[in-house]
Amino acid sequence: MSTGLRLFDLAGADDDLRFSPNCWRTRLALAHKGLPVETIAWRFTEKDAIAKSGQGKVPVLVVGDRWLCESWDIAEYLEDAHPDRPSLFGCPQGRATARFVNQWASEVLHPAVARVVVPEIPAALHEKDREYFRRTREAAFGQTFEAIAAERDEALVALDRTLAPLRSTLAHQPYVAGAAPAYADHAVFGAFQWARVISPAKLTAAGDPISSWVARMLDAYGGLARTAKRMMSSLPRS
Ligand SMILES: N[C@@H](CCC(=O)N[C@@H](CS)C(=O)NCC(=O)O)C(=O)O
Repeated sequence: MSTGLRLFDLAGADDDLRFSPNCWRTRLALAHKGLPVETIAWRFTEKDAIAKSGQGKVPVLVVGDRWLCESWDIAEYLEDAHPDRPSLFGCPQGRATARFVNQWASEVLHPAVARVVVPEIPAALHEKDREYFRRTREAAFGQTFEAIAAERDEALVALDRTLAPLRSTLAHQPYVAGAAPAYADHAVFGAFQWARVISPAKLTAAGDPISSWVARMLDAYGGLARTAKRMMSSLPRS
């Protein structure tokens, strides 16, 4: 089935290396809705290609003549445009709670994962993106990549603390959204897929309820996330 949907999706030097946590949210939401999409490899400095969205970040989903951005807004659009397909939120309360989960992931989890993986990203990037990425991220962190990399052990300890509420939740239920995956899972899992694609770092240990959930999310939607290309293709696949 062709839906004519096109998604601008962040890529490394290799077109197939897709590592954006926010784009993964959208790809999983589209898979959940059973909507095929053509993904377009996009680089940080290709702002012109997505100018019609009125901003400079991905995901950008093109639906006919509409250029949608912001992963949360795209999820709401998909839910409202396709009410007949599997729901991303379940009910109005589910939508509101998923928004909180989404914001926790964006505002707390992403920065904690970034401190672990960001110094590894330049090696994966297209040459034309490297200077832009270093300049903008070092300004955001107020530290050089070398200084961030030197604090990696502390960053892993801080991340582990950040993951505590996710861990205790997943000790009681298989998915963040309950018995089956939904957008609350997509919103959080994007960060784990980001790290998995770009870095050899292990964010959680075997036996951790989060590790079991990550494995279930990798297998969901026909193994969409598990089969994604990784930077370290020689790593044992988790
Ligand atoms: N709040 C936005 C964040 C989007 C975002 O930060 N995207 C990154 C890739 S993960 C990006 O395109 N950055 C472009 C840049 O920094 O120039 C969302 O949820 O979609």
